[in-house]
Amino acid sequence: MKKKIGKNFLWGASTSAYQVEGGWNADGKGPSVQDANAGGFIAELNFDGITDFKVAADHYHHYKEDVALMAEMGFKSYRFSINWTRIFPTGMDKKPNEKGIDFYNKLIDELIKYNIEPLVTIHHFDLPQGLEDLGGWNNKELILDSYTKFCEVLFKEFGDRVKYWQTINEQNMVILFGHILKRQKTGVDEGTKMYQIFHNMNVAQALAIQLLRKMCPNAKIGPAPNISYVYPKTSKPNDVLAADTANLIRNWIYIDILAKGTYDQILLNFWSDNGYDIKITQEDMDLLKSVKIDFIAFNYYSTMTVEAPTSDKEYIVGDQQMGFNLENMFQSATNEHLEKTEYGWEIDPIGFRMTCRALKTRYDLPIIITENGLGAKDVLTSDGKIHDDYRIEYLRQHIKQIPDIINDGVDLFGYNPWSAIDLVSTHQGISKRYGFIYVNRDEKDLKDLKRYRKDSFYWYQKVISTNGEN
Ligand code: BGP
Repeated sequence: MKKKIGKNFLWGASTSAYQVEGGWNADGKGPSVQDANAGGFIAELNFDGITDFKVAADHYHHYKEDVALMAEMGFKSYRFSINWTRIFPTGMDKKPNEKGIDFYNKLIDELIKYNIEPLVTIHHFDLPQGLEDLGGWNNKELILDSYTKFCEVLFKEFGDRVKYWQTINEQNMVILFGHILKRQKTGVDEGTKMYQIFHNMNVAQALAIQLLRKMCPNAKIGPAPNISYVYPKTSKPNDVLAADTANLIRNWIYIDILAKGTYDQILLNFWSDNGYDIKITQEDMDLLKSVKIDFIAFNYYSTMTVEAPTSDKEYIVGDQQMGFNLENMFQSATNEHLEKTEYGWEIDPIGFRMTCRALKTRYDLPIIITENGLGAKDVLTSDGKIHDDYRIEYLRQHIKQIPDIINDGVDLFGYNPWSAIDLVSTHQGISKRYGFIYVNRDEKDLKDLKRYRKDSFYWYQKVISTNGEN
C-alpha cells in the first residue's frame, strides 16, 4: 500500500532572527557581524546598497501578530533562530542578557499557545561582532567556549518547551562562500582558514549534541545544511565523476562528520593537494566519533549541475544557489532542462525527491525541510492584495513530491518553506520576498510595516488543512 503523509507531519515555515526581527539594538542586544556589515551573510564579502537589518520586518515588536497569522494558516511548526547577541551582546559576557531570554520565552510561549512546535536554529549567520573581532570561528578555543555557553543557556531556558534543535544554519554555504566565492572575487585563497573554520564548527556542533544529551535527554538535534543534489551534465564518465566529487564537497562532508564521525578520504586529499593545513586533534576526532545527530534538517532550493573541468572556463561568481567551480575537480554548468526564477535559481522539484532519496541512502536518518521557496518582487495592489501565483506554483510542485518521497521510504517528518513572512534577503534586500505574509516596506522606506495576506497565504492554509493536497 502507498505510504501517506502522517497526521503529525510538521507543516510550517521558516525565518532567521537577523533577517526578520529588526530591533537591532533593543533591550541590550549587541552588534552581530550582520549589523556591522549591514548586508550579506559573510561579513567580509560586503554586499552594498541593500536594506540593512536594523528594522527588517520588525518581528521583534510584531511577534504576537505574526504568530497569530501563522496560527491562522494552520502552522504545526515554526522554524526560527535565536539571535546570539540578544543573549550574549558581545558573545563573551559573564551573564546572559535577561531581556533577550525574555523575548524568546514570550515567542515560544506564544507558539505553544497555538500548538505550533518551535524548531529552533541555534546559529544562523549572525555571529557576535565581539567574537568576530577576535577571530570568530577561526579562534577555536574562544568559539568553542562561547558557542557551548550560548547552547547551555538556550537548553536551560527553553529546553522544557523546545524538542527540535538545529546546530548551525548552512555551514556549507558559509564555508563555500568564504572560500571559493571569496577567492573568485579577491584572488586570495583562504582554504586553510575556511576549512579550519569548518572543522571548528564541527567540534562546536559535537559539543552541542553532547550537552543536549545531558541537559535535555528527550530533545532532538541535527545540522541544517543547504543541500542541492549534484547532477552530471552528461553521462560521460568524467562528468559523472565530477558530479560525485561535487556532491561530496558541496553536500555530504557537512553531514558525514556528524552522522558518521569521519572526514572522507577525498576531502583529505583535496586539503593536502592544495596545501591546506587543518589542525585536527585526536581529542576532536574522538569527540566527533562519540556523538550522533538525530535527524537532518536541510534547506533545498535547487539542484546543481556540473561537468568535468576544462582549463578554458571562467569561475562563476554566484550566490548560494548558483554553481561554482573547483579547479581539477568540477565546473558548474547550466541545466538546460530547468526553468529559472527571476533571480536565476533553477527550479527542480524532481531534484527535491532525488535529494531526499540520496540522503536516505547515505544516512538513513529522519529528515525535515527547513527551507524551500521562491524569491520574487511581489506587488501590493491598491486593494491590499498580493497575487503571487508564481510562488504558489513553485511550492505546489515541490509539495506534490512529498507523498512520493515518503513512499520512497524516506522518513520525512516536516516541511517548513522559506519564509513565514517577508524578511530581508541575505544579500538582495527586502525587495526579494519569500513570505506568505507581505510586510509593507521597501529598501529604504519603512512605510507602515503593515502585514497583508498574500494569495499564497490562503493557498498554504488549504494545503495544511488537507494535509498536503494542493
Ligand atoms: C538560505 C539562507 C536563508 C535565506 C535563503 C534565501 O541560504 O539560509 O537565510 O535568506 O537562503 O536566500 P536569499 O535571501 O539570498 O534569497
